[in-house]
Amino acid sequence: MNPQRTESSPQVRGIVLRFQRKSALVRSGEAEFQCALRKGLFRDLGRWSNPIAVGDQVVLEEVRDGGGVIVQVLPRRSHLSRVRPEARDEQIIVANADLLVAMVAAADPTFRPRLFDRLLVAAHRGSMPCLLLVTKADLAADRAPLLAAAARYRALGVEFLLTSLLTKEGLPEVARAFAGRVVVVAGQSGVGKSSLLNHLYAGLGQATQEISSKWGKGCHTTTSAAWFSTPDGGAVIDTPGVRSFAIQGLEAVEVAEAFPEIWAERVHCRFGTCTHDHEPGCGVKAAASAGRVSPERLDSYQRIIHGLDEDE
Ligand SMILES: Nc1nc2c(ncn2[C@@H]2O[C@H](COP(=O)(O)OP(=O)(O)O)[C@@H](O)[C@H]2O)c(=O)[nH]1
Ligand SMILES: [Mg+2]
Ligand SMILES: [Zn+2]
Repeated sequence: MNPQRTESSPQVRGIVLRFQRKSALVRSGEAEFQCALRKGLFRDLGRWSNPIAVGDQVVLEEVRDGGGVIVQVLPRRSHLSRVRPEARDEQIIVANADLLVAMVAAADPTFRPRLFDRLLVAAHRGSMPCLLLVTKADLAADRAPLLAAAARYRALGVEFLLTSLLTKEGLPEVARAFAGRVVVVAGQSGVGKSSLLNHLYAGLGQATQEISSKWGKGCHTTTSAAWFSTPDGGAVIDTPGVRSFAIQGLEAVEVAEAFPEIWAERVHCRFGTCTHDHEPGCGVKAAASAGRVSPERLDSYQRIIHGLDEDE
């Protein structure tokens, strides 16, 4: 940095709460600034389609009257992104979050744990830990599938919780997982996201709901991510309009990397290029037959590499 410039225009650090096309809402201390972006930020984006995302730590200049200019984005420690195969780039949706919380209901809507596998891929790619959370455990007619899923993921070292707002099962553990951290919540509508956020932080469920309806359901841009500070010094980042972090268009090997048990078994495949799909002599499929890779996980992996939706 040019020291003279710094003297004439003191620099301020802040965090991006919202981002839309060419302007961002940035918080610094207790103040918020509506900021423009220095043009240079749009150059040399590398693999990214956008220069800034919610959660980014940025440097501001020309800070006055509630406005400023973002001149620098600091290195990210984690990210959630969406691959855009048609544009051959990747859209960054959230930066620097501490935890991705993936929510799937036990029932109403139907238990669909395959979403967990997709979100685990997104989290792995962005160096984010992931908490898998089953909501509405009280509605499960049969707990066996929930317990089987819990065992499957815990065996992989992934944190997995069964929760219910009715019976209070799992709620203290959820509160501990959120406390003081920057958490991204993801899940299909109706799984109980707003209810859970209201339980953790009074009014937060409504606040995210309002943003969600304001941006509209059809909104599929990065700009729909929104930051909500929590009183414990953490934050919840809601991503309405991002149904799941789309991971279509990834190479099979990039997907396999995010499945630790598949990645470990690939050394037994006859071909180094094996995608663990149709190839003869596949060590991963042999491991599935032997019970070392779960059939559900292998099925998820194959659906992802074929670009199928969860339900197809
Ligand atoms: N039985 C049961 N219902 C719940 C639970 N959590 C939320 N719900 C209900 O599920 C419905 C959808 O919840 P909501 O929080 O609006 O879901 P969102 O769309 O993910 O924000 C509401 O009728 C809630 O009362 C739970 O733990 N058990
Ligand atoms: Mg909601
Ligand atoms: Zn193979």
